[in-house]
Amino acid sequence: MAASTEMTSKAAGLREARQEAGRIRVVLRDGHALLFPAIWLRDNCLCPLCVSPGNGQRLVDTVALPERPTAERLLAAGDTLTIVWAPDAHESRYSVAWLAAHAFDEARRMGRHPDPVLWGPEIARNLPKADWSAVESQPAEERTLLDSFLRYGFAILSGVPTESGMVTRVGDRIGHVRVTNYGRWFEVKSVPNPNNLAYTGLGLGVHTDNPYRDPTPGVQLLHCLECEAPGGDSILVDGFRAAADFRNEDPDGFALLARIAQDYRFADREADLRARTPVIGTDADGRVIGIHFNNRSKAPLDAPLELVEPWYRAYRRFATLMGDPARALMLRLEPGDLLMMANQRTLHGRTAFDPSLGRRHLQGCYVDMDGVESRHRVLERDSHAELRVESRGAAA
Ligand code: OGA
Ligand code: NM2
Ligand code: ZN
Ligand code: ZN
Repeated sequence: MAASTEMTSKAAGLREARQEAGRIRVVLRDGHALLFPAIWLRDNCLCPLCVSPGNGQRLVDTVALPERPTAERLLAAGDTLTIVWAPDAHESRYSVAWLAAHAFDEARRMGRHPDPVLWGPEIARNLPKADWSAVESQPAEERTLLDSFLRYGFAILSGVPTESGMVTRVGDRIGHVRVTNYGRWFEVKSVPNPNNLAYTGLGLGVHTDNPYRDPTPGVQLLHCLECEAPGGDSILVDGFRAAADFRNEDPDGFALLARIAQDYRFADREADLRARTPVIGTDADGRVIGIHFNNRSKAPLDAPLELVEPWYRAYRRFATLMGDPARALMLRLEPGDLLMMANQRTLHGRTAFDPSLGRRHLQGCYVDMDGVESRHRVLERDSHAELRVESRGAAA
């Protein structure tokens, strides 16, 4: 069959496929057309010569492919698109489900990265919360916990035994603890001559931890062991909501904070950490992906002179928005509570406390976000596999 000929199928899924100017147009049975560059289809061939069946890793080398692959034959039949490529007659097959899941139209692209669910203090009525013993013993509970954690950017575990180091048990369960200059975990309590203001009774404005580290930790856990001192309540703010509101209110200010890098620094006797990153992190599609906001660790701004004053105006507005008590979720951690936060989204702080009036002791650690996302996907995958087995059992 000539590559330019239209081919139709009455069966489910695909109606036709057609080659046009280096692209393949696939028309679904419902009339929807999806357009795929031929080079992309060839590069993403799923056959066992191109993808190792054992581990799913790619064998095909992108640059070894022809620059403009052409289909010698196209067949849209049932749920499968088959392409035989010129000149080597390599055969690729794509299911309609796979094609739809990877389609390039704007709506589908956006759908693959759903907007985060933004929250304000009203979330207090329905806190993402779980009990540690349930999470530890039941994968479904752990999956639900990670689901809400990833959706809202924080969650609270209760009933975590108040034993030293438990915070890393939780960290290694949901991901991998990241060792830093503060250790595998750190003690948050008031001490003489602290190297960090966190280790005093001072109130802390909402912040991202360790913006002076590259990469900045994705997740922070704080486990409350003791909290007798009055004060020391936790403050949480959805940094993604603050950034979205800021973008509406002051698009130019938003653009400045997203474009100009801010230097952050932490130094003590053993460390001299520095990183340079915009206060508002965005991806190539303009979505907000990370907030780096920490007044205590800001180093002098190093930016083109004419942008310094405009940057300060923008920063002042954004910081004011971020510090607005109307956005703050106030919590009081009790012994056994463990707060998990997406460190680059949910900013945290605390009110001041007086260490002479009672003890306050938290332990904290950092975890990489990719490990938590991976754990969540694995739990989802396993639960789907279980459902499949169950329905097969029911059908039998
Ligand atoms: C920290 C911190 C909060 C608290 O240690 O980074 O923000 O409640 N602590 O002490
Ligand atoms: N501590 C608690 O990022 C920061 O400097 C906040 C971090 C010292 C590990 C405090
Ligand atoms: Zn192949
Ligand atoms: Zn902190």
